Amino acid sequence: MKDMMLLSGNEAVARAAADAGATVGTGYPGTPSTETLEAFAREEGVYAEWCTNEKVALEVALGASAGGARTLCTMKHVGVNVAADPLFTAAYTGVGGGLVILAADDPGMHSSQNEQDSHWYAQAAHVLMLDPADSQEAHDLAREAFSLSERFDVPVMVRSTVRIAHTKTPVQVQDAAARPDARPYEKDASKWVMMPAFAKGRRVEQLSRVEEMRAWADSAEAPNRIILGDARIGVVCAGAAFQHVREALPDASILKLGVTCPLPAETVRSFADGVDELYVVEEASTYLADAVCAAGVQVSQPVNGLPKAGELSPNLIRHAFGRPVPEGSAPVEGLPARPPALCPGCPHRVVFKELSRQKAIICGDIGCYTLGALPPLSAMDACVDMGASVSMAHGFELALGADDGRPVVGVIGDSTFAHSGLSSLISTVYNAGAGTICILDNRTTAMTGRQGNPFNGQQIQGRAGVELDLERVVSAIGVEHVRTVDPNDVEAVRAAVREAVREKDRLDVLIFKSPCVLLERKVQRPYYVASCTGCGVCLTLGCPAIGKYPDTGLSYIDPQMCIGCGQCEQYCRFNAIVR
Ligand SMILES: Cc1ncc(C[n+]2csc(CCOP(=O)(O)OP(=O)(O)O)c2C)c(N)n1
Repeated sequence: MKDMMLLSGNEAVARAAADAGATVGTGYPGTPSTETLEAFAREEGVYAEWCTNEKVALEVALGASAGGARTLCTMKHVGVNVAADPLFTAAYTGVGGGLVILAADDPGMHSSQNEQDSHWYAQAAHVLMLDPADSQEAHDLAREAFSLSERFDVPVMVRSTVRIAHTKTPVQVQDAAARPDARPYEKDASKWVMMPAFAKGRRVEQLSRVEEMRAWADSAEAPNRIILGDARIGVVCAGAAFQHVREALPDASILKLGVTCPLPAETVRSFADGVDELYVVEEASTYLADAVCAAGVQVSQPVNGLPKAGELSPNLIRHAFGRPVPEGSAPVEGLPARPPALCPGCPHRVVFKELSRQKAIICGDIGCYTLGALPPLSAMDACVDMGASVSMAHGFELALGADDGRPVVGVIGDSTFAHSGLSSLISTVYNAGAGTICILDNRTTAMTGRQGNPFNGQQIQGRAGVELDLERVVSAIGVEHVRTVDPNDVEAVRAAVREAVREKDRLDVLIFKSPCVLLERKVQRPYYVASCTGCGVCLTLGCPAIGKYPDTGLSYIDPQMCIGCGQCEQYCRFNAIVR
């Protein structure tokens, strides 16, 4: 009996993995991939774990696969950068039990520091990539991916994008397959020990596997589809772009690819032969267009050109092809901007306020606290990738030298510190670096939805994990000046920051420890402004609960938003803020 379910692409991948008999799931959270492992963890009879980063997640997954288990590994596109090292060599070793990697891309950067196309990784690593265009396909392709992984002895990447990952569409789930027996592990150094002598052999095998995958990609078995329409316009597309093309160009002939790496070149060529002009529509990338050109097919450009960056939409495609764009579909102009902000009561706020008072050069990192970069806090000079706060701060120190008056500070969250900040800090200690590192330990991985991490010890399936002691970890790697401070206590934060930045020749680590307000949801009686002088200091905290009357310039506190944290009260020199 087949059930119909309404699933997001992420949930569909998880369900398919469990139904395909995957027993192990690993990952590191990141939008838009996060819910996949969370949904997998809720399946019966499976083991799932958050790892400290994507490299670790893929290595754990590869170990599980080598040991014979079908395994799912999830990450966002920038996570693939972190996992690239094992990925490239896993494409040599191949797999034991089927190994499927969900790579969720974020064209348009809804919640990412860049937009990348994971297709390039699949191509460079010589692994198979499947591209679902809705939840049903996410389910079907992910399920098939496990068999393909075993058939071609290669990790298979399933690539989704934010629209596929988060949109819920009906899915006909299949009966759970009888869970395949775990493949027996037998020692085979020529397959699993990638030293040059063995890797050379695997490289040759890898290249011949690519040819087999190429032949399969062009076969009738492959999940590619031709929708015949007007033969004057042929469009090659995949994933979310396919849905937009169908809506924007309902008359066009479409070659919808389900396998995008290796490119089904024969299929593309024969489709191209049947249409007058062939176009490639894809998001924020030229992967497909380049691959189609490399297959010897001439690609035409739509009359107005397609955007090179950002997410596509039906209207952008209509415009590109010179089709009328329906009236009233443009976004309304002139709406007030509502930039993201740290939550009312967020324990990160005071740290940024105090750092900006020190006129420090602040290397930020990726997490909720990246919002400290925005006005009115404006307390960040750089933010690049996870862990970079610590290593970039060291670099700033090297460039500025001891005579520069500006203190250099790195600011990093607890999850990000575990992800890659720790190895950066070890490097700074090793190289006798100085400066101040602030670890904002809000007891969770807040930005991506409050996942567990080594510093809160919470595991994804509720098992008892081991909670690492952050202060002891930092001390153990050789940092002599480590302190834990309550970030809600303005005086304590100010004193700690002042002392740390004053001591310019040494390395200080300040751990600001207080739970994310969304974890405990402790709402106390709100504050209100009793007798404002209009000095505006409370406004410099950037708390969404505090506003200013436009006519008088005096401050007010929105009682619906205030959670009674008391941070603003501590900054008000006129005792005007009271409970
Ligand atoms: C390589 C990489 N993996 C995952 C992400 C997604 N991501 C953004 S912030 C974040 C974690 C932030 O947690 P933490 O450092 O504890 O800060 P918080 O949000 O709790 O303040 C993650 C996983 C990313 N941006 N880059």
